Amino acid sequence: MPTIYGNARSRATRCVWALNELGVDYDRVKLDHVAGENKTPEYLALNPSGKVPTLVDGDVVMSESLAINLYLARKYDNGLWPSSEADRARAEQWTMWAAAEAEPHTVTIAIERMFKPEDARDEAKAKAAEESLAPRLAYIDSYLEGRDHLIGDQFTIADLNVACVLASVLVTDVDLTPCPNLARWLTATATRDACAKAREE
Ligand SMILES: N[C@@H](CCC(=O)N[C@@H](CS)C(=O)NCC(=O)O)C(=O)O
Repeated sequence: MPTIYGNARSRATRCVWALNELGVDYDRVKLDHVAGENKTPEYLALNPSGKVPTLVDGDVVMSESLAINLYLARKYDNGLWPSSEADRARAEQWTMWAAAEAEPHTVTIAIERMFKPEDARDEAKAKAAEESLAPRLAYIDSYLEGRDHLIGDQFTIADLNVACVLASVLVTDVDLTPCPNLARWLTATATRDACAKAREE
């Protein structure tokens, strides 16, 4: 059974969402990274980067939440991993887009508008990140015109990986008025049972 390290206030939630979608039973070690539990010698032996999440699945020990999700979708496939080679390539493309193009900005916005104590927040930084994010959101918004999913006609790991990176825009006052297709798709993905369950676990 796979084991996932990281608590509900970490990117481990992304992997738990994938495990729930796949219907795979798993063990959970709810390391509290804010309390420094990710810096113990035992954990660093498992993941020398000292970050969460880490997945242990038999001989496979790996980090990077989105890469873990690609691995899980491929290994425990129940339709989450696209069936054609071309669509698998698209799933990887969208995942890398999320990590490289979107996440640096969504994280800055979340830190400056949500995670920092109110008196330490820097709205100018958040605004600059929102401006950098805007053309990326416009790009995915126009792609989602007339589509319910990023690839084909069913929910895949591409939807999950991109949605878990973008989900914070729904709760950090990012203006989604110019992006109605994105807002519709993001709300539909974020309200899936497997996602809601992951947030509670
Ligand atoms: N790109 C990595 C980022 C991992 C990451 O930064 N995790 C945070 C928690 S969500 C963490 O471990 N922070 C504690 C630290 O950096 O010491 C991933 O997606 O897994």
